Amino acid sequence: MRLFVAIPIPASISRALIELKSNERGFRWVPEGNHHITLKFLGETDPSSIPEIHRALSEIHLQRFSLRLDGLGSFSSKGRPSVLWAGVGRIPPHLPVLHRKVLDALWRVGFEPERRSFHPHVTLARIEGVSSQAFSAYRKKQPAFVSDDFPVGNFTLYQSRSGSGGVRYGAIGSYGLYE
Ligand code: 2AM
Repeated sequence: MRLFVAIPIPASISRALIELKSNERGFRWVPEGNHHITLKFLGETDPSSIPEIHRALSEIHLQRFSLRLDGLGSFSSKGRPSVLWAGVGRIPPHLPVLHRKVLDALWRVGFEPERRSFHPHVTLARIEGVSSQAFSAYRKKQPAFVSDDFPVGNFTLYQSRSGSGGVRYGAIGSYGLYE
C-alpha cells in the first residue's frame, strides 16, 4: 500500500483553495478535501509494517501550533511547470520540528529520510504539457492568496489509492499534538 504522513488541511481552508481552480488546459486540480502538507512520503509499504509505523508516530510529542497559507508558487520538472502550490507564509518553528520528528521516528523503523530540503506546501494542481511562457501568463492573471490562520492539532498517516474516480486518500492513523 502507498503511504504518506501529512498535516490535513481543514475543510474551510480546502474550500477556499478550491476557489483558485480554473479551467486551464493541462492542470489536474486536487479535489476539495484532499489538500494536505506532506511531511514524509513512505511510498509502497507492506501492510505488516503498519503497527510499527503507528507506534513510532504515536511517540511524537509536540505542542499544537497554527499555520497560515500565504502565496502561490510552483515546482518545475525538466524545465516545465509541474506543480502549482500554496506555500506556508511565515514558517512557525514547530513545523520543521514536527517534520524532523516524523523523519526521525520513521528512520528508526527503516524509512530513509528525504534528501531534499523541506519545502512545506499544499499541492493545488499537477501540471502537464504547459509551457513556461503559458504558465507565467496564467500566474500573472491569478489573484493573491492568503488563508485564515488555522490550528494544527494533529498529523495523519494516509493511504493513497488510485481508482477510476482519481486518487483517494484514507486516514489510517491520526496523531494528536498536545495543547
Ligand atoms: P506533493 O503534494 O508535494 O506532490 C501523496 O501522494 C503525497 O505524497 C503527495 O501530496 C506528494 O506530495 C507526496 N509524494 C508523492 N509521490 C512522492 C514522491 N515520489 N516523493 C516524495 N513525495 C511524494
